[in-house]
Amino acid sequence: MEDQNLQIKIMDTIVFSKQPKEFIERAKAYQEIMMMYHCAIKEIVTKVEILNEELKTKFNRSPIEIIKSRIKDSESIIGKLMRKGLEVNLDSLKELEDIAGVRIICSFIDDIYEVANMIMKQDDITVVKVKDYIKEPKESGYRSLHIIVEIPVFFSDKKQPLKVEIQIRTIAMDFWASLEHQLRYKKNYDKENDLEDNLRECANVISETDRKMQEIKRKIDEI
Ligand code: 0O2
Repeated sequence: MEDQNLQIKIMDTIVFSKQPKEFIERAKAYQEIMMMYHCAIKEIVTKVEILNEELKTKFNRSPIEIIKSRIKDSESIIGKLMRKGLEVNLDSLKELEDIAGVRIICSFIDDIYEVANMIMKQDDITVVKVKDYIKEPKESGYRSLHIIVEIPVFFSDKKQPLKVEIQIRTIAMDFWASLEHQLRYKKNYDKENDLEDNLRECANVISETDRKMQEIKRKIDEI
């Protein structure tokens, strides 16, 4: 039912607008906002790539395994606005902090904090929020370090500050989150079965393995 309402709202808001001129203007404004977030992602990804290049050259090590990025799609944006009880309009978009998302995958837990600090201390970056779901995992078992940053992006006629959510986690945490994410979006999932418990158990095993791997790495580095 909730899904049906969401679909109707999307149709009503975006597709079947009764004022086509107004609709085209709003669609263009939406496109422009998404273009700006896309540019903000580019800025952050470039920063992270530069850090990785430098660390590779200077110290012969590469703390970052993979960098991924995404712009939240319109359906997820509308769903999130509704979940937060916000109006579905362009003005509400500024209330969302994760329209632009960058995910950094590291091998080791220490690398997560090292990379996070290197990003946060750059002087054109403003740290808006840090959510450490590694120290305090979510009820689901989800672990990851989230940093919401604001970065100025220079366009032809303005300097626009934009928020980007940076998620930093280990390969194992990412592997877990991808599978758990699939379950979260299964609409006909029967809560009675024990998939959530099994996932929570896997999250604990993964966390312990990450911790042990980190210990071994430290010992190897001391040799
Ligand atoms: P999607 O589909 O990944 O984009 P807030 O803005 O702080 O009021 P929010 O944004 O829910 O609330 O913050 P939170 O909890 O830090 O979650 C942000 C994102 O982290 C989520 O975005 C997910 O990508 C990820 N995440 C958080 N909790 C979980 C979890 O239990 N499992 C998995 N797999 N991912 C999680 P979205 O918009 O919820 O989803």
